[in-house]
Amino acid sequence: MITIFDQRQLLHAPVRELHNGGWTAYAETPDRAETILAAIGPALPARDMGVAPIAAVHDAGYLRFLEAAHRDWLAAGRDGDAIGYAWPVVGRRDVDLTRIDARLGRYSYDASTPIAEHSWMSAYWSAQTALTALDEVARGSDGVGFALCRPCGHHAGADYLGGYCFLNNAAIAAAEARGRGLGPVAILDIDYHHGNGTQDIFAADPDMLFVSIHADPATDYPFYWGHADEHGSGAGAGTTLNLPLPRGTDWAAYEPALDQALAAVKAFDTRFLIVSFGADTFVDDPISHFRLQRSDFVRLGQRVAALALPSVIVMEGGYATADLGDNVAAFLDGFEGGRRA
Ligand code: OKP
Ligand code: ZN
Repeated sequence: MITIFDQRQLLHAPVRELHNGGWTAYAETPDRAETILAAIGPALPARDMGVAPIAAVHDAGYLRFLEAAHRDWLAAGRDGDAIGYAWPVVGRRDVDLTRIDARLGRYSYDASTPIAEHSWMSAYWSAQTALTALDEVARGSDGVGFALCRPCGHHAGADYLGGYCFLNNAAIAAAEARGRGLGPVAILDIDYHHGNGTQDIFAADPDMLFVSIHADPATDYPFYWGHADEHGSGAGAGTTLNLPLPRGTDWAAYEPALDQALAAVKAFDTRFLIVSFGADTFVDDPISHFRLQRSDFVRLGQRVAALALPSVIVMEGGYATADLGDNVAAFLDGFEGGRRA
């Protein structure tokens, strides 16, 4: 398995997030990536494949906003991390406002994702990490690539940030794989949280399958996406599959949903797989409520690898930092074993 990582992904370091009515320390820390790297060994650096594959997924105005947001925040006389406080939820007009607070609202959907000085730099290289892993697999250097992405991506939509995510690394890699003629492409999202950004990006797209196993949004973030009755829209109806599970889910309860997800990937005639992998399904994750054990991550990797598809595994969440490296290594070891089985 080829592994990609870029040191510039460590620069993004917001201080705090709004959580349960107060400020708490930002959970998506740079040492998450460092602990994974320490557990899995050396990685190739990302190559710069430019902004075009990012712009193929994200709105041009959003990218201009994101690149400039922290500078605009400082120019408005603020310090620290940029964060919005007014979200134009219903029927927002497409007006091109200049005030940073208006732009933060326009291009985000929550208060858990501050923009720090280097956020654009880290998000850009996180996307390049996914693209480089895709490029390596496409060139045939290995059948599987692990993109050690950070910040994560699956909550970011075409024109919005949120949930610690800025650029949707998995969607960018999926679109690039399709563009290179490697499809049909399926995205299997096995982070604890529903990948609302990925779902939105491909909801109306008939030849991109999005399948997600996640905590029931009736009880868990992101609440307004990921319910079982969301199947895709327009021409994409039927190419979205949501498998929400209750808090407390252990391997015995998780595996039937996994069976269903894998069956959907097979039924789609998938030729290329993107896995949005979050280790926040772990029993001791501090912000999540499933009960997978480290040994379950081995099984999970084996089961996904048994699809025997060329794959890019894109890192998403996982916040039990002391266990994170070993959990990711367990998943990747299982994946390697499952390919050979
Ligand atoms: C990102 B990923 C809890 C409130 C929710 C956002 C969670 C984003 C998770 N502090 N904060 O899917 O792991
Ligand atoms: Zn998550």
